[in-house]
Amino acid sequence: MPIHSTDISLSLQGASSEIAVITLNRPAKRNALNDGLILALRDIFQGMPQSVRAAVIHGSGDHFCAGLDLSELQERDAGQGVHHSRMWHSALECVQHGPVPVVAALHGAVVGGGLELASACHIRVADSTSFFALPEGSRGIFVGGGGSVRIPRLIGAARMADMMFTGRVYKAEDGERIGLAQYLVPEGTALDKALELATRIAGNAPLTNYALMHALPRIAEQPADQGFFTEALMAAIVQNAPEAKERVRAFLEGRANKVSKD
Ligand code: 1HE
Repeated sequence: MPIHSTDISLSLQGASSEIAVITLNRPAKRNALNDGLILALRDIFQGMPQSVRAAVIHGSGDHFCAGLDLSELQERDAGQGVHHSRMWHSALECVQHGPVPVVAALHGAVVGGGLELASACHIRVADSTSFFALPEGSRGIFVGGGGSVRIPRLIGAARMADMMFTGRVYKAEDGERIGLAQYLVPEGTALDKALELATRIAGNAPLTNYALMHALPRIAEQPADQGFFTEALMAAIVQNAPEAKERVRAFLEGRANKVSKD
């Protein structure tokens, strides 16, 4: 596999190497994403070891990610611009619809393409230092990493347009309130929380995780009539797996955890 960048790394954690920890490791440039880094991110997800059941992505240094590496924003003609954006799309598609659920551990700047990357993940955990912005609006450019598709699905088109029109910056608490993150945690604890969540996710039946990654977003986009039908098909497939039958039996025989509010 070609190695496109040493500015990103993969390490495996857990008793069975079931958690992949992916680190953006370019702190001097605030983890700005150049082409090599984006291609290396794609390579990591395409070559994910079989043992992995869930992934965490985080940034080294004081920020999660400063977005597109603006020093690489050369004069591109329209055709090259389309291909560049499509390259980002294919890499972030590997994150969203790749082999395993992905938890983003956020701190500091989560801006521009950094927010596009975070929005391709399935769960976002923001620590109290996080801030969210789309400075593309003031740089004279537009999102190109799937942001106009994914971010409105999190916060609505009106809020995204406001972020780009006015340069509005959402601090962590407000970001969590409007849906940019599902979890808000104290400073310095996002990675620990993300690892805790990834460990729980890794303990699910693989087909349940598959349905959540691949069926749920499609059902959510379907007209209700088609959604109900797709849901019925997916439910039947998932509950037919031997692992599902064993998990239900374990509950009925008192061998499984109850739901608890504590
Ligand atoms: C960069 C980048 C970058 C920092 N590309 N080099 N994204 C932006 O418009 C955000 C631009 N960055 C910032 O607003 C700030 O850097 C931060 C708020 C993220 C962090 O501030 P700070 O004070 O911690 O760092 P800094 O001093 O601004 O930056 C440190 C170095 O990183 C500095 O380089 P140096 O050689 O002078 O040390 C910066 O130039 C460099 N740096 N951010 C290149 N983004 C698929 S389309 C997506 C479109 C976008 O993402 S557009 C939004 C781009």
